[in-house]
Amino acid sequence: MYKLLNFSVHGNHQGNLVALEKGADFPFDIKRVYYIWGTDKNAIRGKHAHRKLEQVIICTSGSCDFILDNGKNKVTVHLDNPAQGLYIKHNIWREFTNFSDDCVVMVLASEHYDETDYIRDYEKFLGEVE
Ligand code: T46
Repeated sequence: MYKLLNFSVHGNHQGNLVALEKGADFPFDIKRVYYIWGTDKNAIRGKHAHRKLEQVIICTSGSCDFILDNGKNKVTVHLDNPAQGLYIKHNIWREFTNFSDDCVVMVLASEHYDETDYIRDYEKFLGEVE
């Protein structure tokens, strides 16, 4: 349903750096990057699936929980490590919540933004993944 990618960290007494390069670290070519912050702790974002889009989600600061659902099983993944990426393919219903005050979520996406790629109705999602 998902994969956790562990990135190489270049760290020294001055701090840490992660570099993500096309080909070397990614299961797809990155076409879009967006980030989310300032979210209320109990807000529930997402509530949709994608027909085609693949994404790698990185909590670059703080923490949050992703609840993933393939129509049969549900799993909760806690993200709190900027050196880890949550890789989600298409046809996975996702919700994310439990945001720490300092949470920043950065997402690397395989496609440009396309509202027609979204399935925002859960029953419709179940029908499409059956
Ligand atoms: C996902 C999770 C992790 C754009 O105009 N361009 C964009 O690239 C994106 C992602 C969103 N938007 C607009 C569409 C909405 O008016 O920004 C607004 C908020 O988007 P949305 O409600 O879809 O945001 P989230 O946080 O529920 O979900 C987003 C992604 O849409 C989604 O693909 O997996 O982050």
